[in-house]
Amino acid sequence: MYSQGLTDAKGSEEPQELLDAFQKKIDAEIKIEPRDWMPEAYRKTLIRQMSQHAHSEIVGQLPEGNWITRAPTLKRKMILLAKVQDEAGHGLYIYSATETLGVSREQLTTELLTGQAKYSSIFNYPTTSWADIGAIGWLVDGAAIMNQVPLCRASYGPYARSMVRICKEESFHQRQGYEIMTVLARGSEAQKIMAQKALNRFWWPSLMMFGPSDKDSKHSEQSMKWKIKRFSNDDLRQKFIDATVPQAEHLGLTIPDPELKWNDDKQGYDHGEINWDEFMNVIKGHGPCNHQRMQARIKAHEEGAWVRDAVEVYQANQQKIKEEAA
Ligand code: BYC
Repeated sequence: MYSQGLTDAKGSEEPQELLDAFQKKIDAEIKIEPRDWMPEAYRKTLIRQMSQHAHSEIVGQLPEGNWITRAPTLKRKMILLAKVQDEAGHGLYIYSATETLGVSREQLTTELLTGQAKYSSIFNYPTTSWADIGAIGWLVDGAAIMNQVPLCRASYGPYARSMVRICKEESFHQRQGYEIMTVLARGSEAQKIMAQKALNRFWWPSLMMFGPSDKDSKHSEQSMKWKIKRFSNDDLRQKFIDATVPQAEHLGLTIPDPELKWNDDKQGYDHGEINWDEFMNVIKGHGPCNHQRMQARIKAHEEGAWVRDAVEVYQANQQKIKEEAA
């Protein structure tokens, strides 16, 4: 018996028995490992999501890297440097995990640099003040944790395991961002205004990080069935709002949404309409910094060519030495 819906890379149908056994494993919470059989569509979905995630970590270094030379104190500079390095590390773990699905890092990088692969919309917004670094840590890393803690239980073993360490580091990042905001919100009037403006700039783009509303999310249903995603986009967005509003109140800052209101029945906040036109515009490449971000990554890639060449020559030499010794 063969499935009607799923076809493999060569366009041939996949045996229903294998598909059923695969889904049974997923339902029983048994992790899928690189050598296990998996439907081609599962493999492709994972490559898409994981590589977008890895690209986001890499491009995500840029808005924060912008402030390393201008951090207000040496201590702040050291912390920010460490955070940006952590993001590079996250990208590398996830690229490595993605490679276990039979795709090369080179191919993934080419897809990013040629605009075929997406990365998170949030990193196409500029960081115009030091408070933006606080807002990113608090809101962007906060949203990332909300999305990624459930991914520690994703069905694909290498992805789930990479998320465990990433989430620990993201939670530290979130706290450093909130601490920056706390200092500013309790500082001079000018600092408080700077913190409020950063919240105004990053609130709505942070909500967009969770992706389109459930009715417009084309991948959610299948990804949730495969436990690649554990919660829907809207559910995670709601959890994030409910967790973040009291944090803003504690800071004495105002969430820039006049329609934000506690709803006793649902035990959560109702919120205003997200500007989905803006979201679509950004993911299509027309956000405020898309061009700048891509140019920076292309330049870094080109300038790093000598390192890749050197690694290849070194590996070839090591191999030769090994062969001669054998
Ligand atoms: N930005 O069917 P949907 C971080 C795309 S790293 C851009 O709901 P899915 C951090 C989506 O790809 C943050 N594109 O998709 C790093 C799809 O397009 P394609 C990244 C988006 O995959 C450094 C289309 O819209 N986190 O936090 O089921 C410093 C339809 O959407 C976005 C991850 O990647 C977006 N915001 O759900 C600090 C986590 N949203 O591929 C922080 C893992 C949607 O069909 N990823 N799209 O062309 C996920 O959980 C899911 O991929 C998403 C989207 C929730 C993001």
